[in-house]
Amino acid sequence: MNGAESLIRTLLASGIDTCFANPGTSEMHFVAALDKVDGMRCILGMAETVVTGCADGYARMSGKPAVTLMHCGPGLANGIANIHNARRANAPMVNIVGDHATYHRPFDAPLTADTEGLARAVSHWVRTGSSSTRVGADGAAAVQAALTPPGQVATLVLPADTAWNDGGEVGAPLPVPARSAVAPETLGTIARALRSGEPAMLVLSGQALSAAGLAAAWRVAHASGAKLRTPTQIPRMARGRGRPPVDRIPYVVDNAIKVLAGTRHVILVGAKPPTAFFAYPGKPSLTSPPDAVTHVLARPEQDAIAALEWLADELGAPKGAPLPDGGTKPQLARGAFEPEAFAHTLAGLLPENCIVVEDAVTSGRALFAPTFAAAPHDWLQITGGAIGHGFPCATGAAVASPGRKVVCLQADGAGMYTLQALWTQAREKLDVVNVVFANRIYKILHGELLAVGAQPGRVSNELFDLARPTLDWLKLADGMGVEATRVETLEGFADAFKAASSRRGPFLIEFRI
Ligand SMILES: Cc1ncc(C[n+]2csc(CCOP(=O)(O)OP(=O)(O)O)c2C)c(N)n1
Repeated sequence: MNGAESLIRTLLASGIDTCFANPGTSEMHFVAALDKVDGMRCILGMAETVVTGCADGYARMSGKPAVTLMHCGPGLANGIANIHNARRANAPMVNIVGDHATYHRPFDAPLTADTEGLARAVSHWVRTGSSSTRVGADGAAAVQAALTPPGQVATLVLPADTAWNDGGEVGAPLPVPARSAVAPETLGTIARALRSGEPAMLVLSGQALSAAGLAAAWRVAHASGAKLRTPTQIPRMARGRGRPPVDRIPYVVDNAIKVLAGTRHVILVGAKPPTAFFAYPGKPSLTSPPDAVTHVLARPEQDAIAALEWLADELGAPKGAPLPDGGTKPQLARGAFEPEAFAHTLAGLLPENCIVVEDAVTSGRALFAPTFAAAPHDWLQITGGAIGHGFPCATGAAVASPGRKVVCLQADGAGMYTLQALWTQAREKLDVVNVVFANRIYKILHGELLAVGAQPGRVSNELFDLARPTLDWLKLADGMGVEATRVETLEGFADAFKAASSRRGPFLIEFRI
């Protein structure tokens, strides 16, 4: 058995059965070994940032890593933006990056690069394979690193000769550490802060946004009067009717400051301290009040659900703290696109148990609150601000979740970064309804220009304009094998969305706004 085969057998033995790939010459033995060994589903992404974005969506939905296959330093470099988003989501990921054979490296052939250096920039764990007999064990260590709570990025650089040489040995699966428990002193301190009656806010992310985490947090809020919020970007959240309606901290700094104003205790549950996305002249970096005390109830790798449940019991919260009345079924709106009206319309249309993937930028700002009244669903967002996440993340989420409809809400400028993912959706017959918000402009950047104190001018108008020439999403989708339609009104959208939801396979709705 060669090294490549031992690595694939190791990955399968460790429970990894999905590979998003874009290979080259140095990965040929890995590819050939995939032909010899049954059990690994291999999916081609036609750009490495599609490959890594797919792996992110897959991991967020399945809770386990996919393996990615990329080609040398430049291939990895192409994939880094969506590895960054995955890292910010604490999504487990195993990257295999093929590289020159060990003895070929000193000759500085064209694709020679600092592959390990590039990997280090975005990975929690990096190793370069040293021999075919070791790569099986290296693979098992990579999976262990990826699954270490809260979920990590592990990158194994695989020199071609460590793949093709004989002597491969299958690595035994390695144990994965459990989430650590929150210390009793920490729980006690936070229980006292919550009992003090001083204004408190729990900021929830990671595990705390699962159905169980949210239910426990809701009980804590019910018993203590503390407010609940999520960070501006969430990796995955259980939402919709019957789930606690926890809103986000807004993106715009002044609005975030308003939401946090008066808070005396900021209690982090798997979340980082509330921070502005960017620095703006004259505005603070942290959006909580300067005199607030920040407590860490649970770090991302700790057992946040157990900590919240303990707190809820300690505060005497009833087991089923009542949820607010969800009100009537959301009404479908009519007329031109307007963010609030769109959000209510979408809330009325989302299929039961669907997965929403959102990279909608300004068109998505109003989506969150109205969709609490939608049918139960999971919501995934771009977590690292590196746009071009929606199409691939939705693609990977669909691979991980057969039988569930995926709804991808994608801004047009961001969508152009990774539109090749549509081709993968068509090829794999994935059940994704893609909605593209075609405003033909980098709208957010007009606001950012003013927010940093600069003035619009000819160059900025030109650089933020996507209308010359106009992107035609029907042709783009058609060229990649995805059926599409264009709508210009909310009622047109509702009809198109209903039709798209009731059929199987990928579909794209271009919403001209
Ligand atoms: C990888 C990456 N490159 C560039 C940016 C900077 N950036 C932020 S938003 C944006 C444009 C977004 O435009 P669009 O997706 O059309 O959304 P809209 O603002 O129109 O809603 C750009 C280029 C980024 N966030 N990430």
